[in-house]
Amino acid sequence: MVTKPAPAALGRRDLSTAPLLVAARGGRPSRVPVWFMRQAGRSLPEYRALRADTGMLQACMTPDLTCEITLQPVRRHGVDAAILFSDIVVPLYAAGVGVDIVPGTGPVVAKPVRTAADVAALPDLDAEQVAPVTDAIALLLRELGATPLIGFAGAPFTLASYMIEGGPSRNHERTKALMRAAPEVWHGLMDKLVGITTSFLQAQVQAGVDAVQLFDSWAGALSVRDYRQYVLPYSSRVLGALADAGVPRIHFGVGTGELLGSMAEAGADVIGVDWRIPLDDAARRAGGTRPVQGNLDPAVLFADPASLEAEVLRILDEGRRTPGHVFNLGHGVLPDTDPDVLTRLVELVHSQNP
Ligand code: 1CP
Repeated sequence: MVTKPAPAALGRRDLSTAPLLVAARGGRPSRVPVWFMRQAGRSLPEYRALRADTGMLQACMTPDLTCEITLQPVRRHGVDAAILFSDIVVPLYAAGVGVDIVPGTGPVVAKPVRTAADVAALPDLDAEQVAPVTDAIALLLRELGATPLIGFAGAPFTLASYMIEGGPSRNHERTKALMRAAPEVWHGLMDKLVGITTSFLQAQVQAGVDAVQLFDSWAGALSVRDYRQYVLPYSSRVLGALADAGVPRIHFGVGTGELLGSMAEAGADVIGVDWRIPLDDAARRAGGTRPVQGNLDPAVLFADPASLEAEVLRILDEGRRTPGHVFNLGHGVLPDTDPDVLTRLVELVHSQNP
């Protein structure tokens, strides 16, 4: 069993009143915590400057660069959490799977996984293979003061889609075909990915992250029946392996309105929600006991200030009718977002009663 080391062991401060962690545990925070998925990245000129000569995966495997990029949005926006700068394919890359992140495209897998032999050839992940990531976490813990650090991983389904399709996919057609045509290959691949994802998250917890998020970004492409049969058992195993880790577990996907009850069954502490349904409705669908995270449409950041404020106040209102609310976008910050709009959004959320 892997548990988060005691603060003293990490030479660290007590985060027991950090708004993110209080809200994630269903308590009453001093203010509504707010952070943004993809808060580090192309919306920030200081990020573009740092990344100019460095590939994405190289940046993820260079601890001082990872640390600096992770800190940029915390300094600039005053968000209530840092999220480790990394990517869902980093553990695959670290384990030796042929994968790259191609600018303008996303993750591309050199040899897509389609057969039982392909699955058998996949490596496991040893914690020392992600030493650059855990070293970056160690650097961050010294810099972050009272701001919690969120670690993350891709969930087995979303990783499987990249591995089977060979890259980003709109319809996930090869993935959905393989589940049915070759269930033993599917289940073998998902089993492998449970191991890699769990090892990656456990390494981050052991290095001292304060919360974890499991990104099943593309799960919303599935019917609820398929989700329950082909995906839920595996996400449950990942989250179950972290049940006693001592850190809140957030579980997020896009377009998951019909899946929220099943996703909640997978066992996370907080359910991330996109913008398609109201937060209070989402919390009910997720069983009515768990805090929720979300759910401003990232495109609304391009609207006029009055429209943006109205949306934020509506979401905060709906959030007050849930067991707990962590303010976030419904998906990642879009690259062309004006970073000053994000800074003002943080101020607005913090100015409102929790
Ligand atoms: O600040 C943060 O939030 C940390 C940054 C982060 C995170 C959480 C990155 C950096 N990647 C991720 C996770 C990730 N990667 C997800 C889950 C979150 C989500 O749904 O957005 C997914 C699906 C990926 C896959 C991925 N990596 C894509 C999407 C491609 C597709 O299928 O449409 C892309 C474009 C990447 C590359 C990537 N990851 C991160 C950045 C900043 C970039 C762009 C790389 C570059 O600048 O060249």
